[in-house]
Amino acid sequence: MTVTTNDALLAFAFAMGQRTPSPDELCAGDIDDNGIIDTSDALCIFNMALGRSCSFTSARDDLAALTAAGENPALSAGSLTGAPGEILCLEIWLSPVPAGLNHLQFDVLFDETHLRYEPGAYEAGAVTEDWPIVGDSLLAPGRIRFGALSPFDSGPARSAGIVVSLQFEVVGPNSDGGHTSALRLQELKGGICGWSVNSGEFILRGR
Ligand SMILES: [Ca+2]
Repeated sequence: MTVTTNDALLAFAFAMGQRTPSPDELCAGDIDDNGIIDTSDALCIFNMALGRSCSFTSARDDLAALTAAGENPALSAGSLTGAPGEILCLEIWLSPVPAGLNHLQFDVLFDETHLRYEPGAYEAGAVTEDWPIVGDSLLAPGRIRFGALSPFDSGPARSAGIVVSLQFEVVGPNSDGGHTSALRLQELKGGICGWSVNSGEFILRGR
Protein backbone atom coordinates (compact mmCIF):
# COMPACT_ATOMS: atom_id res chain seq x y z
CA MET A 1 0.00 0.00 0.00
CA THR A 2 1.37 3.40 -0.98
CA VAL A 3 1.63 6.03 1.74
CA THR A 4 0.72 9.53 0.54
CA THR A 5 0.77 13.02 1.99
CA ASN A 6 -3.00 12.67 2.36
CA ASP A 7 -2.31 9.96 4.94
CA ALA A 8 -0.10 12.44 6.81
CA LEU A 9 -2.87 15.04 6.68
CA LEU A 10 -5.36 12.48 7.98
CA ALA A 11 -3.01 11.52 10.83
CA PHE A 12 -2.62 15.22 11.66
CA ALA A 13 -6.42 15.61 11.74
CA PHE A 14 -6.56 12.69 14.21
CA ALA A 15 -3.77 14.30 16.29
CA MET A 16 -5.71 17.58 16.43
CA GLY A 17 -8.94 15.85 17.42
CA GLN A 18 -10.61 17.14 14.25
CA ARG A 19 -11.51 13.52 13.43
CA THR A 20 -11.72 10.31 15.46
CA PRO A 21 -9.79 7.30 14.11
CA SER A 22 -11.49 3.93 13.69
CA PRO A 23 -9.72 1.04 15.48
CA ASP A 24 -8.05 0.08 12.16
CA GLU A 25 -6.96 3.67 11.51
CA LEU A 26 -5.56 3.97 15.05
CA CYS A 27 -3.60 0.76 14.55
CA ALA A 28 -2.22 1.90 11.18
CA GLY A 29 -1.53 5.50 12.20
CA ASP A 30 0.04 4.97 15.63
CA ILE A 31 3.52 4.43 14.20
CA ASP A 32 5.42 4.59 17.50
CA ASP A 33 2.85 2.34 19.16
CA ASN A 34 2.14 4.55 22.19
CA GLY A 35 -1.65 4.26 21.94
CA ILE A 36 -2.38 7.66 20.40
CA ILE A 37 -1.85 9.41 17.08
CA ASP A 38 0.02 12.66 17.58
CA THR A 39 2.30 14.89 15.49
CA SER A 40 5.19 12.41 15.88
CA ASP A 41 3.17 9.81 13.99
CA ALA A 42 1.96 12.34 11.40
CA LEU A 43 5.55 13.49 10.75
CA CYS A 44 6.66 9.88 10.32
CA ILE A 45 3.90 9.25 7.81
CA PHE A 46 4.80 12.48 5.95
CA ASN A 47 8.43 11.27 5.67
CA MET A 48 7.27 7.88 4.41
CA ALA A 49 5.12 9.63 1.77
CA LEU A 50 8.29 11.45 0.63
CA GLY A 51 10.09 8.14 0.29
CA ARG A 52 12.23 8.60 3.38
CA SER A 53 12.66 6.41 6.40
CA CYS A 54 10.13 6.92 9.16
CA SER A 55 12.31 8.48 11.80
CA PHE A 56 12.25 11.44 14.13
CA THR A 57 14.68 12.41 16.85
CA SER A 58 13.62 11.43 20.32
CA ALA A 59 12.13 14.39 22.17
CA ARG A 60 13.44 12.88 25.40
CA ASP A 61 17.02 12.88 24.06
CA ASP A 62 16.65 16.45 22.83
CA LEU A 63 15.29 17.54 26.21
CA ALA A 64 18.16 15.81 28.03
CA ALA A 65 20.71 17.54 25.76
CA LEU A 66 19.12 20.98 26.31
CA THR A 67 18.97 20.47 30.07
CA ALA A 68 22.59 19.28 30.14
CA ALA A 69 23.57 22.46 28.27
CA GLY A 70 22.05 24.54 31.07
CA GLU A 71 18.84 25.43 29.25
CA ASN A 72 15.42 25.35 30.88
CA PRO A 73 13.22 24.42 27.90
CA ALA A 74 9.73 25.81 28.34
CA LEU A 75 6.52 26.59 26.47
CA SER A 76 5.00 29.81 27.78
CA ALA A 77 1.69 31.63 27.43
CA GLY A 78 1.52 35.41 27.51
CA SER A 79 -1.03 37.33 29.52
CA LEU A 80 -4.05 39.31 28.34
CA THR A 81 -6.09 42.22 29.64
CA GLY A 82 -9.28 43.40 27.99
CA ALA A 83 -12.89 44.53 28.23
CA PRO A 84 -15.95 42.73 26.79
CA GLY A 85 -16.04 42.97 22.99
CA GLU A 86 -12.29 43.52 22.61
CA ILE A 87 -10.20 41.25 20.37
CA LEU A 88 -6.95 40.08 21.99
CA CYS A 89 -4.01 38.02 20.73
CA LEU A 90 -2.39 35.47 23.01
CA GLU A 91 1.21 34.66 22.08
CA ILE A 92 2.58 31.21 22.88
CA TRP A 93 6.34 30.99 22.70
CA LEU A 94 9.19 28.53 23.06
CA SER A 95 12.43 29.18 24.85
CA PRO A 96 14.81 28.05 23.46
CA VAL A 97 14.01 27.02 19.87
CA PRO A 98 16.36 24.08 19.31
CA ALA A 99 17.87 23.38 15.89
CA GLY A 100 16.02 20.50 14.26
CA LEU A 101 12.69 21.08 16.01
CA ASN A 102 10.13 20.05 13.39
CA HIS A 103 6.95 18.89 15.12
CA LEU A 104 4.94 19.89 18.17
CA GLN A 105 1.46 20.03 19.62
CA PHE A 106 -0.15 21.24 22.83
CA ASP A 107 -3.49 22.26 24.36
CA VAL A 108 -4.37 25.75 25.59
CA LEU A 109 -6.97 25.90 28.38
CA PHE A 110 -8.96 29.07 29.00
CA ASP A 111 -12.12 30.13 30.81
CA GLU A 112 -14.82 30.06 28.12
CA THR A 113 -17.03 32.38 30.13
CA HIS A 114 -14.28 35.04 29.87
CA LEU A 115 -13.00 34.42 26.35
CA ARG A 116 -14.31 33.07 23.03
CA TYR A 117 -12.16 31.31 20.44
CA GLU A 118 -13.22 30.38 16.91
CA PRO A 119 -11.24 27.51 15.34
CA GLY A 120 -8.82 28.86 12.75
CA ALA A 121 -8.43 32.23 14.52
CA TYR A 122 -4.67 31.88 14.83
CA GLU A 123 -1.51 33.11 13.13
CA ALA A 124 1.56 30.89 12.95
CA GLY A 125 4.57 32.50 14.63
CA ALA A 126 8.23 32.61 13.57
CA VAL A 127 8.78 29.02 14.76
CA THR A 128 6.03 27.44 12.64
CA GLU A 129 5.24 29.89 9.80
CA ASP A 130 7.28 27.90 7.22
CA TRP A 131 6.02 24.48 8.33
CA PRO A 132 3.67 22.94 5.75
CA ILE A 133 1.17 21.42 8.17
CA VAL A 134 -0.30 23.71 10.84
CA GLY A 135 -3.72 23.48 12.44
CA ASP A 136 -5.95 23.80 15.45
CA SER A 137 -9.24 22.63 16.87
CA LEU A 138 -11.56 23.52 19.72
CA LEU A 139 -11.46 20.12 21.43
CA ALA A 140 -13.97 21.08 24.10
CA PRO A 141 -15.31 24.32 25.58
CA GLY A 142 -12.22 26.14 26.89
CA ARG A 143 -9.68 23.78 25.33
CA ILE A 144 -7.82 24.56 22.08
CA ARG A 145 -5.40 22.10 20.51
CA PHE A 146 -2.67 23.49 18.25
CA GLY A 147 -0.14 21.51 16.26
CA ALA A 148 2.40 21.90 13.46
CA LEU A 149 5.02 19.83 11.69
CA SER A 150 7.54 19.99 8.88
CA PRO A 151 9.44 17.22 7.10
CA PHE A 152 12.03 19.79 5.95
CA ASP A 153 15.10 21.14 7.71
CA SER A 154 14.15 23.71 10.28
CA GLY A 155 16.15 26.84 10.95
CA PRO A 156 19.08 27.32 13.31
CA ALA A 157 18.74 27.30 17.08
CA ARG A 158 17.40 30.50 18.61
CA SER A 159 17.03 31.70 22.18
CA ALA A 160 13.24 32.08 21.83
CA GLY A 161 10.46 32.23 19.26
CA ILE A 162 6.71 32.61 18.96
CA VAL A 163 4.92 29.38 18.02
CA VAL A 164 1.47 30.84 17.45
CA SER A 165 -0.77 33.80 18.24
CA LEU A 166 -4.34 32.87 19.15
CA GLN A 167 -7.08 35.46 18.71
CA PHE A 168 -9.75 35.68 21.41
CA GLU A 169 -12.83 37.83 21.86
CA VAL A 170 -13.49 38.97 25.41
CA VAL A 171 -16.95 37.78 26.48
CA GLY A 172 -17.44 39.02 30.00
CA PRO A 173 -17.28 38.13 33.69
CA ASN A 174 -17.45 34.44 34.46
CA SER A 175 -20.37 32.82 36.24
CA ASP A 176 -19.03 33.56 39.73
CA GLY A 177 -18.25 37.16 38.78
CA GLY A 178 -14.49 36.59 38.74
CA HIS A 179 -12.29 38.93 36.75
CA THR A 180 -9.18 36.80 36.31
CA SER A 181 -8.61 33.35 34.88
CA ALA A 182 -5.61 31.21 33.99
CA LEU A 183 -4.35 30.50 30.47
CA ARG A 184 -2.85 27.05 30.87
CA LEU A 185 -0.76 24.82 28.61
CA GLN A 186 -1.11 21.02 28.71
CA GLU A 187 -0.58 17.84 26.68
CA LEU A 188 2.78 18.83 25.16
CA LYS A 189 3.73 16.28 22.52
CA GLY A 190 6.08 15.84 19.60
CA GLY A 191 9.42 17.66 19.80
CA ILE A 192 8.46 19.52 22.99
CA CYS A 193 7.31 16.45 24.96
CA GLY A 194 8.43 16.78 28.58
CA TRP A 195 9.14 20.52 28.43
CA SER A 196 8.02 22.67 31.33
CA VAL A 197 5.19 25.17 30.93
CA ASN A 198 4.51 28.71 32.11
CA SER A 199 0.85 29.69 32.39
CA GLY A 200 -0.49 33.07 31.43
CA GLU A 201 -3.39 35.00 32.92
CA PHE A 202 -6.43 36.83 31.61
CA ILE A 203 -7.60 39.93 33.45
CA LEU A 204 -11.03 41.38 32.65
CA ARG A 205 -11.12 45.15 32.55
CA GLY A 206 -14.32 47.10 32.97
CA ARG A 207 -15.62 49.27 30.18
CA1 LIG B 1 1.75 7.40 18.45
